Amino acid sequence: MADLKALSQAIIKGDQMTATKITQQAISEGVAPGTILEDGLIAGMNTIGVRFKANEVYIPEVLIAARAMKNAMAILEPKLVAAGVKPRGKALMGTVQGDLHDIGKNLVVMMLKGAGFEVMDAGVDVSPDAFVAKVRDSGAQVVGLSALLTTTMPSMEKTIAAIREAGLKAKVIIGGAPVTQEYANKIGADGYAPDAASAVDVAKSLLN
Ligand code: B1M
Repeated sequence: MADLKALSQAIIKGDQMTATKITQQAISEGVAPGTILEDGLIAGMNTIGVRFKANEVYIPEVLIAARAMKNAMAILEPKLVAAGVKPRGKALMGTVQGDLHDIGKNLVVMMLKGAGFEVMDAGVDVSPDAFVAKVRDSGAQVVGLSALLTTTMPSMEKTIAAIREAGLKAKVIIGGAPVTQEYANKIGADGYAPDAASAVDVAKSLLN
């Protein structure tokens, strides 16, 4: 019988082979795809998120866990779709105009996916208009803006203004090394997160 605790442990350790094997086994045994996702994959990524926030694990461990999750998801995704399992929410992530830093943004994407969100990655150097178009096309409920340069932080304000002016209801979360809660308040963001794991908590709370 497939052991979903062992599956979450495999994600935590970043053991791709075991994660893929147990996922496959659970599917063959008829375990509900949503249960495999929640009790195996998401449980593992949640633990990584908690440990990352507590500085018990670092970026390499998060990347390795995310890779194991991605491989297991490749097998599970068609089964989730077939079973009609809905994602926790839709999120759009991007680095704002003028800014090419994407390592932190990619971590946020991975963590959100790990938490069961459907995530569209808009990439880097994304203009306010491009954000608006992508929010509209994707129906994202949460938009994540990342900036690593003090000089590109004003792009966050412009993007939020453009989203609001377009009448879109999406909640906006901002983050990145120079960004603070005060700045988020000042520019009218709905949320601020200091790290990728906290971004998941903020996204979940904004959807509730
Ligand atoms: Co750049 N760079 N860089 N750089 N770079 C910094 C950011 C800098 C602090 C270095 C320094 O001077 N000490 C400095 C910014 C100074 C400032 O404005 N305060 C700087 C500069 C000046 C520049 C250039 C202007 C250099 C030049 O060309 N003269 C140039 C700008 C290019 C551009 O963007 N237009 C530039 C270029 C680059 C590279 C291309 C070489 C490369 C980027 C590669 C890439 O991303 N693919 C690069 C790198 C690697 C860095 C440093 C070394 C590392 C950044 C990083 O990836 N950190 C950085 C110095 C440093 O931080 N030590 C530096 C790891 C990453 C995981 O952390 O992105 O902060 P971070 O993400 C964190 C949190 O911030 C948060 O979660 C993550 C962790 O969980 N987070 C979010 C991030 N986004 C979030 C969104 C959220 C929530 C949380 O919600 C939506």
